[in-house]
Amino acid sequence: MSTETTPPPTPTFSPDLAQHVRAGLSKPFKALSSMYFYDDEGSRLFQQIMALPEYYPTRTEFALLTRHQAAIGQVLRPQNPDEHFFLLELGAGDGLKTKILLRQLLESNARFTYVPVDISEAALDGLAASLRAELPALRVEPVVADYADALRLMASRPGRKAVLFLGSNIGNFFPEDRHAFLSNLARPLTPDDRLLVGFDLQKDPRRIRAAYDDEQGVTAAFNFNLLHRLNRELGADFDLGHWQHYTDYDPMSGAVRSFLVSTRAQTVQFTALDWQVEFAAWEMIHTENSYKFTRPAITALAREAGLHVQQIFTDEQDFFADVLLQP
Ligand code: AVJ
Repeated sequence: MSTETTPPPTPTFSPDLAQHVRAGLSKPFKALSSMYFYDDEGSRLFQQIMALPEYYPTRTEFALLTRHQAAIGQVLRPQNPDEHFFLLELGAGDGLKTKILLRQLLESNARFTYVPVDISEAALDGLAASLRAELPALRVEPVVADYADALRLMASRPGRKAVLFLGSNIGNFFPEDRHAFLSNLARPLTPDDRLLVGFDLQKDPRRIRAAYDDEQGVTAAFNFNLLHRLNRELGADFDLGHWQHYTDYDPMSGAVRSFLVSTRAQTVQFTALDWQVEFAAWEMIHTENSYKFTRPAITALAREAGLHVQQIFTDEQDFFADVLLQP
């Protein structure tokens, strides 16, 4: 066999990513959006995170959905069983948790089309394949899109909708953006539509912190993948030997914040952008927020977005809440 190594792929230059990186790394406190974690490799790493012992949110929400599947199925589908609806899921990922609801809805003979939306095509392909095998009767129309496109898609689809935004993906937004996002999500909804949003609840701060700083270092690898991605796609030369993963939980704001820490003064070149950026020793890049919520905060957020809390479903330990919101 040939021992030749394949040349590195020519950077597939995404103007959005390039613009984001230039702006984010020019800020006084450098920052990149966690949205860019989810290339195919990042989506794979996130699947590993979901299986970690420390990462409680996924298995907790899974247990919650299992426990309340009948009640949730009932509130999501129209009263008239003959009426078709779209079950839209934003950030569907591997859809593992959602399968509980999909099964429940199919068993109750609901007429619906499942529209999983995600920015990772690989994740959606995997989901579609597993659904074909496990739930062949299900109608599925996957859409590769980010949240902004997903909102436009939603607004343009006539017909009844039940929208799922699970997994505490809402925790990634800064408070201002969260409000804007939920308002935009709420705007096209009619009183016949449904919206189920997953919120990770505030709890023992050590448990929260541990979920983002696991023993095996998978979360660190997930964070580092952002730099690998910039190396791959923008021809950057981040040397991962001089970066650390750092994360902390601030109970006053409810935010877990994740950072990449430059362990020495260094200059990083972006060949594809003909640009370079300097990092001082111990300077950081903020890469993610994962906000944790209280019930009063959820109620206030809903109200400000023109929604109200219809029902709150939680797990036995009260770690996580799937909240039914209505206009
Ligand atoms: C997919 C946004 C819900 O914030 O908990 C997990 C992503 N980041 N570990 C989260 C994540 C680090 C996750 N969400």
